[in-house]
Amino acid sequence: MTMPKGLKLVERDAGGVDPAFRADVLIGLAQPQKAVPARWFYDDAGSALFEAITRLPEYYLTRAETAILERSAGKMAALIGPGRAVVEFGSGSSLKTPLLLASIAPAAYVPIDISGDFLRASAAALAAKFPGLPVHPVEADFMRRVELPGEVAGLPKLGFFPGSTIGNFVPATATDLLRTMRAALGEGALLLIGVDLVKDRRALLCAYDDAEGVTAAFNRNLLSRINRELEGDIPVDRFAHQARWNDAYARIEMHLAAQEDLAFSVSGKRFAMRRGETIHTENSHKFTRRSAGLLLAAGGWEPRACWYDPARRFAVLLAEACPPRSAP
Ligand code: AVI
Repeated sequence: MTMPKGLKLVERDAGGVDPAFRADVLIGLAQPQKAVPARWFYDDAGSALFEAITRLPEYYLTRAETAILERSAGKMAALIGPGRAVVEFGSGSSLKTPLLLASIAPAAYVPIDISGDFLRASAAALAAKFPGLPVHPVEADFMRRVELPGEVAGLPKLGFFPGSTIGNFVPATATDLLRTMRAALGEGALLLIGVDLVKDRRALLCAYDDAEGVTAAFNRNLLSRINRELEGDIPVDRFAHQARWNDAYARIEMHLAAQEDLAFSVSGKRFAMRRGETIHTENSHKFTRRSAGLLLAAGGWEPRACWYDPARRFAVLLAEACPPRSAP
């Protein structure tokens, strides 16, 4: 078995905190519509809560995408071919990855994740499941340009970006991210990407506001993390979880709404909120086949194939890196 060695590219300040977290929170809380980027949900507690979300009856996304990978693995493998280094962006402790790796005969696996403990645990589990497959975990924020390990330099790449995580970015950021992936993966690369589809809004709202309150706990954990890591005193229990459908942008938004007028400090800065005012914590864009294709094309990827689950709630697209633009 090839044991994962690992590469660590995450910046930390003297207190062990990513300086970008502090900057994003202080800038975001000072905006007229307070907002904190969703990527900061995923400390160890947030990652564990997200794993719990993926098992909820209301959260169909993970089951639908898994069904696609199970049903269509043969067709995907035929188009992808063997011998690629699979580079997974934001791997967490994904259960979908073994389905993909088992069907395409890859040459190596490179999971990239910002949550180091989760990354190491899932990389070790995968290495045990696929003896002989070189696994090279990279602890990094995939939003920034990631240097891939030298061991996979000469191999053709398959980017794997499941879960509709692309939907968590506004179109301009999603386009930048797709271009960053395109640059990291190089000429001849393929990208296998999952997108959640536009559907009945009740089903969407339930998926982001479950009966057990796991999504609410996931949302509020962001405030607990701010208190813990950024010397905050936010009264977490005075905030209510909200999921809203924004029709103009075809997205679910998550907010944390102040239940009373309140004030708090973070890293020595004071903030005040009126009752009902919210902190916007997440966008989760929903797509059609066309809107997903347009986004991919804007990011330098040409869609080549698309698969759906039987209920057509979710889609997985295979796209090919476009050559550098030469004509209109
Ligand atoms: C990770 N991401 C695709 C999830 C989503 O559905 O947007 C995060 C999530 N937020 C609330 N529930 C799940």
